[in-house]
Amino acid sequence: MSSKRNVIIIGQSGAGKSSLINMLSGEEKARTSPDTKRCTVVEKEYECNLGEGQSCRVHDTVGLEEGLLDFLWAPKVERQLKKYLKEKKPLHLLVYCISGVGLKKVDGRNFNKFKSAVGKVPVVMVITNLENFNDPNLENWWSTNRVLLRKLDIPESTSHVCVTTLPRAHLPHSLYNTSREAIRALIRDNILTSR
Ligand SMILES: Nc1nc2c(ncn2[C@@H]2O[C@H](COP(=O)(O)OP(=O)(O)OP(=O)(O)O)[C@@H](O)[C@H]2O)c(=O)[nH]1
Ligand SMILES: [Mg+2]
Repeated sequence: MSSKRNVIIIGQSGAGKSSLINMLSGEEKARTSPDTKRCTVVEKEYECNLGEGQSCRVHDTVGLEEGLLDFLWAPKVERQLKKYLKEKKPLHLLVYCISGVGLKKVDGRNFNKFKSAVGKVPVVMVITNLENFNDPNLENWWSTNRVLLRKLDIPESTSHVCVTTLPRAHLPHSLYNTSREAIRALIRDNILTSR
């Protein structure tokens, strides 16, 4: 598969977008931060390895709505992001990154807003922050939260993976590898190959 495939990652600030890129690329290429302030303030693209001899271009973006202190900035970020999505044509996949801890109404609103914005481009979800989930099979997070997802208007049929995107040094080897492989497979399986 050509590395010219464009994959854009969006999601709330702190959801783990830049960490996801580092996990995919196997290096700490994208800056991450535990601060409550936005870390990524400008879009940036990275060549990422999808395994199985495939690669793609993954775009890191500025975090969506941050919360009460950020209400003036949110519309500006949204406009900037929509413009970026239009410019990066052809777009082959939109990845909505979301923390599995403390899902909010705004997460569902943003998911549906950007799903509409990209039209026929596939949209998938990566649920992060699940290293302490009370079931060793992180995938069970999805069925456990079925009712909440429905309330947020996120279809149960949405292609997704439930993972942790913490850096390699902070995770048991197997958990890091399982999460990375799950994300790679999600992208490989859903990326548009017809354009
Ligand atoms: N516990 C936990 N922490 C995570 C996870 N993924 C990322 N983090 C941490 O959360 C913080 C924010 O991660 P980033 O990757 O910078 O988040 P971001 O979405 O790029 O944030 P912005 O650039 O501000 O939009 C960092 O300290 C990460 O190490 C995860 O799955 N679990
Ligand atoms: Mg970031």
